[in-house]
Amino acid sequence: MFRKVLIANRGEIAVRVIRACREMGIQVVAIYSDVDREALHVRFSDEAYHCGAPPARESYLVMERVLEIAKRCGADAIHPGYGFLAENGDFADLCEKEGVAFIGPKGEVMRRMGDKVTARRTMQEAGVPIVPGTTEALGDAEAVAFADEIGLPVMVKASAGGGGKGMRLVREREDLEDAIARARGEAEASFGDDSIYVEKFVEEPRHIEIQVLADTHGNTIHLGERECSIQRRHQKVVEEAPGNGISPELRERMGKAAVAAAEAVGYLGAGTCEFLMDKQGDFFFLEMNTRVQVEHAITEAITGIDIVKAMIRAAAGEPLGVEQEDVRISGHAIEARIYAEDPDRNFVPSPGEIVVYRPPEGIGVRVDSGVYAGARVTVHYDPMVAKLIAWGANREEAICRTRRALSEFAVKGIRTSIPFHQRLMRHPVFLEGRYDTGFIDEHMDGGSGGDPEVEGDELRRVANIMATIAAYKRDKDLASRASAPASAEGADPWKTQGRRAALRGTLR
Ligand code: MV4
Repeated sequence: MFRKVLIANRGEIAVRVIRACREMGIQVVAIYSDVDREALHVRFSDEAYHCGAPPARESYLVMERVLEIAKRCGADAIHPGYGFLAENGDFADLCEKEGVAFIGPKGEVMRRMGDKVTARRTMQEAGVPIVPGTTEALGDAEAVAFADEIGLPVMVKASAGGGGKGMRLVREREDLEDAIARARGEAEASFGDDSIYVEKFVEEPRHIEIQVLADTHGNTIHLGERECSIQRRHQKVVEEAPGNGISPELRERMGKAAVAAAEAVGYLGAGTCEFLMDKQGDFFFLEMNTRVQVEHAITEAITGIDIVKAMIRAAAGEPLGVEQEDVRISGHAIEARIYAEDPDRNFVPSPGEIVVYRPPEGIGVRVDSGVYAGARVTVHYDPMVAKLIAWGANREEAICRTRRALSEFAVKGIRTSIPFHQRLMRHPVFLEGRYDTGFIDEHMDGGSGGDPEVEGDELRRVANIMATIAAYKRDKDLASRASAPASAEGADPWKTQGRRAALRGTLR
């Protein structure tokens, strides 16, 4: 096993990896930019080294510097977390070349999955269903001809893209040529690679992804799916596991496809296969993420498997020690991503000093974060300040627990997306679990302001759902909470003067 690991990241994921290392008896080295000198990941580390100026390209993204620090302090491995250098195949190669283990798959595997056209071809050869479309980069005329052949609507995508960048939907024939030119221009400008391909557009898709783990001993397993359809501008907002309406049979088919995908490229460690699912329940490979993901914790909650430890062990050459038959899914987990953004002002960033930070506690609740009271949120990095993960014996309990935990979550000094999550956790369409990737745009005013709009038939449906939940709570002896006024859960539990005084009074 590794003796010392450098964590080439910051924020909650750096803290998450530090926790895994601590539990494994591995020494932890942190790196920090100018604005992260006092960050939580630095405080939790055994050793910490400065890596540069606040902009990531001048610190956390400087490959040679990060590797130099690892060598100088005698780290035998680097954990990249997510973002930054996590999916940079050249960095993985550089680490290996310099004798520092990279905790993740081979650089060549990352490049293969990073190029979407190559990934699609690889998956097709492995027998994994892909969205109907091309498996070669196309010239303009070929792209037009292909779109005419499969028929509109189509999506024109950048081969070097992913996560929604350099992507164009074409519904009208007259828009086709222009969309191809624009997609190509965007691809060149963003990635320095103007390769594009064409896919049939999947209407109202859901985003379902499968977690995989692989070791160097020929074991590749999956840990079931996560549903990530609640997104805003290609940024995930809420994830849940298991996915809504995913039967054990479907899970097994998707799981087998994901394992086949991983085996086809000789995968190592933790990875995720993203699938689009259409209205018929047919699923298509979209892309593979070759890193630990933000939402890995909900899979940990329902399987009891520590994914970060598993990837560290795999990188050290140890066997997974878990077989597919050992993987049991228990209950339901929901993750709410808490961003330093103002949901009432179109999610504008809300940097600043966190004055009060009091995360929820109690049964079934996990909070992963990289902040504390007194810490500053800057504009230089991802605005996610915390992840709230609630586990329940079933989906209803997980939702009620998420609401309860949100009601306890006190963050002052910056605006956060907590109020948005409180609205979401009461939305009838969410409660019903019948949503797709269009949910926030269609039902929550694009994410900004407003209570869920409810009319006619929908109103009756809501009443039914709320009654079901109320009945469930009564059954579970939670009647007193269920009948509490709705405003109590939305109230500010911690911070207002009056309430604080009242609390003091009560305690005395
Ligand atoms: C699609 C699609 C429909 N049809 N491809 C968006 C992010 C990128 N990873 C792929 N994306 C999509 N690709 C075809 N052929 C719809 C989306 C899409 C989407 C996918 C997953 C989660 C949220 C999304 C929001 C809008 C569009």
